[in-house]
Amino acid sequence: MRVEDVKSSQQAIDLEHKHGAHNYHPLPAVLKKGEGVYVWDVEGKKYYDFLSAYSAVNQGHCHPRIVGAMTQQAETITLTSRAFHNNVLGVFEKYATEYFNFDKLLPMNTGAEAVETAIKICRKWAYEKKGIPETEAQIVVFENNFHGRTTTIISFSNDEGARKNFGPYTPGFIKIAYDDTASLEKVLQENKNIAGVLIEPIQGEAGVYTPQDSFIPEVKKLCNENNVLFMADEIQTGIARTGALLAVCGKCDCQGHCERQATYSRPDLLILGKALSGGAYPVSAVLADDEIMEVIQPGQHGSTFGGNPVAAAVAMEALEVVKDEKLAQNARALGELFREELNKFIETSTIVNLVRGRGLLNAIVINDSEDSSTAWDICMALKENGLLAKPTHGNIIRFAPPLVINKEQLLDCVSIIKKTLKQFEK
Ligand code: IF1
Repeated sequence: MRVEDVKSSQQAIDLEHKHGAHNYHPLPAVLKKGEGVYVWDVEGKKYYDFLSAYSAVNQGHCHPRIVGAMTQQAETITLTSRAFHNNVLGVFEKYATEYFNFDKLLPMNTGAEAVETAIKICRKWAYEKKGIPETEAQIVVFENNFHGRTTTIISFSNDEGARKNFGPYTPGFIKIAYDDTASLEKVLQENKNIAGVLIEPIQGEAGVYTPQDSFIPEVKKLCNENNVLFMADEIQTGIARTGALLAVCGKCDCQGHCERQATYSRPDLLILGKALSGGAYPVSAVLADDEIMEVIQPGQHGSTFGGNPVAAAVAMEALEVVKDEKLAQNARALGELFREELNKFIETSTIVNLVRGRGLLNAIVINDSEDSSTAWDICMALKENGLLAKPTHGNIIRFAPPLVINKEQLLDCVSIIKKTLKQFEK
């Protein structure tokens, strides 16, 4: 069978169902083409993409510059492994470390791998630099976190679906309440073996749960005071999504120079993935300064594909596009417009309780019980009306279009969303 033989969406869905593991429950949209903010299904229906592959496609689908960089590199050399050097990796590392203002970068592929990498660096730093007794290091994490799907990462998840029957679990994590500085203060006081704090600046999977503006700076401050590494998982929030280059920049309007802003909560370990490649290729990375990154020496960590020349070429172009097209500013301006428009709607709505988020990472909370199918039904209706979005836990719908969306398109989407929600008013 060939891909050309797939003539209908139903046929594609049936194939996946029969031959693939059932580890997802996707909306029944079978996409075959993407360009900018648009995707098309097998039948040729056109949609606005309001998920952006969970914020990986910030630069828009099939960005010609990113695709160009990828194909050009793919035709030259794709993989060397790190047993040898390649002529692209160092150029990318120089570019990305200057872009984000860190001394060094460690390249991986998926987000979960980058989180694992940060955990490993953090623990090693704790034993070799901070002097925590071996195997005793603890990492503080937060309730309702989402950092990926490896056995260690799901060990500190509190999503039963992600966790149950995958034990035994990795020890060494202390879970506390999010957006609650007092809990962090308490745990840092009580436990002298804390090596780091791993945090999402906005909790994506928890329903775009956006903390108070003071929370992240306070976490950073407490980490500093206690000689604990501040590890920011910006896999979903980073790279212009929230209207700043990084969500830890707060609401500043800089382009890769956030360190100049007083509000910047500079991480000790910055974790990036997703949009680092514009969704063209799996590329992730951890950035840190020398005194931290130097704890990793030859043979102690790595990956066959990490830092491959295609990944390096793609990521460099993807970051350049973010700057050239001023995607952080666009996300910021259009995000404000989006929330403003939806807030107007909510004033008289019985079906939506609230809209929250920052930049173009937003969500609406549906006025129905957490286990009802209303959010799913609304997403199905949005699909009919030409917009793809995905429900998340507890009757929440996430809205995260590619950041290349323009004002006219955004207002068009707002009217699709309003029109659809009206069908569900009680
Ligand atoms: C899935 C959510 C998003 C992430 C943060 C690490 C990772 C992710 C903050 C791991 C990945 C994804 C993966 C995807 C669903 C998804 C997701 F709904 F679960 F929460 F985006 F909102 N840190 N997030 O958000 O990165 O290894 O996947 O490259 O189906 O698991 P990865």
